[in-house]
Amino acid sequence: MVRVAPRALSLNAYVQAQEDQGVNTKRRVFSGVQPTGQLHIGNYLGAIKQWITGLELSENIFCIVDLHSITVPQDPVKLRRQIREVAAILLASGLDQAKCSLFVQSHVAAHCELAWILNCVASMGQLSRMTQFKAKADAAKENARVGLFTYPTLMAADILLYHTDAVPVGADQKQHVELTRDLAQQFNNTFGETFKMPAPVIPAMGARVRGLDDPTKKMSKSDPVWGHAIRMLDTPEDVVKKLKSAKTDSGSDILFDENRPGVNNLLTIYLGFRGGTRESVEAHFTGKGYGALKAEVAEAVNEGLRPIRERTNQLLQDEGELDRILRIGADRVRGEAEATMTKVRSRVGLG
Ligand code: AQP
Repeated sequence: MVRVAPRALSLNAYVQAQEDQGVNTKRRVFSGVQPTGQLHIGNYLGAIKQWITGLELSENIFCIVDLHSITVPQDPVKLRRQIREVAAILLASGLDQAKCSLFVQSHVAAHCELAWILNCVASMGQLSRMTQFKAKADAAKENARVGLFTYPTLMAADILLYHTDAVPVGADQKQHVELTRDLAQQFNNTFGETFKMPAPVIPAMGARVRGLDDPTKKMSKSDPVWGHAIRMLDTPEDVVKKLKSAKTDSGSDILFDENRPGVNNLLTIYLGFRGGTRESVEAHFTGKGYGALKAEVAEAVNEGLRPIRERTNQLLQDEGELDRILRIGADRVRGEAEATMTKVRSRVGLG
């Protein structure tokens, strides 16, 4: 039976709901992050934080999806550095190999092979409907890479290789997980039961952190504007400066209100780092002005990021050790990926 996690369900709540339905515990969780630039607090609140929360409850695989990152132009020297920086940030945040498997996508060749087979299952129409492709390719459709168009089939391969139950992602990736389910179903219908149906798991808060410079847009790693994103390794001073210049709205009430995206975004960030409820956060800011709001958000972000920054900087001192840690993850998952491929090749009639 196909079980879909309801929208806006936390990973804890998802696992609890599964247990309540008598489903085995220790669900397989898979998720990925692109090394397209330095991670920001949107990646942290929308994805990494819920990955960490779910560590004890699930069997977890996390992937630095470097093959996805070359669907848009990348400088090779920077890309190599960014892969290690992302790895260090994830490890420093608590995703160490004792609690999960963390690896680099290009270290496991099966991802590309399954992506090709899924390219031969997906239709042009299905991929044309993906909003992320439309948004990223909009400016230069003719010059957009074919890989950007087929990005979702590679993501589907990532997920399906490992018999994934749940994919914790920010709201922007929900459509891709839904496509993964469709492709799994299409493959199973054509070639026989092979893939498990994965479910997207979207956090209740922090699912879509917005750009500080323009709260109508999502915060993005690859946005070049300095004040757009708070990066995980920004200095405390830069965090304060970026928040001071964050765009707010006219009016003075400090309330969660989607129609006032600037203030709503700042409150979302505050809640993500400090915890509590929407009501307790609104009560905390009653009678205060935007200046106080921005200062308190900066303090909350800096307190949350300080230990991660310090540990990341230590890890980045020893690149050899980082590479060794990443190899452990790839060696651990490669066998399962290969076993899936043996089945897939046989089902399709290859070889
Ligand atoms: N603004 C965001 N708010 C909440 N969650 C977010 N995520 C990304 N941006 C936000 C979630 O972070 C995880 C890793 O994202 P990704 O590396 O796969 O790439 P992305 O979704 O395309 O994120 P970016 O930061 O905007 O990168 P670029 O600029 O390279 O496209 C995912 O779970 C994502 O949902």
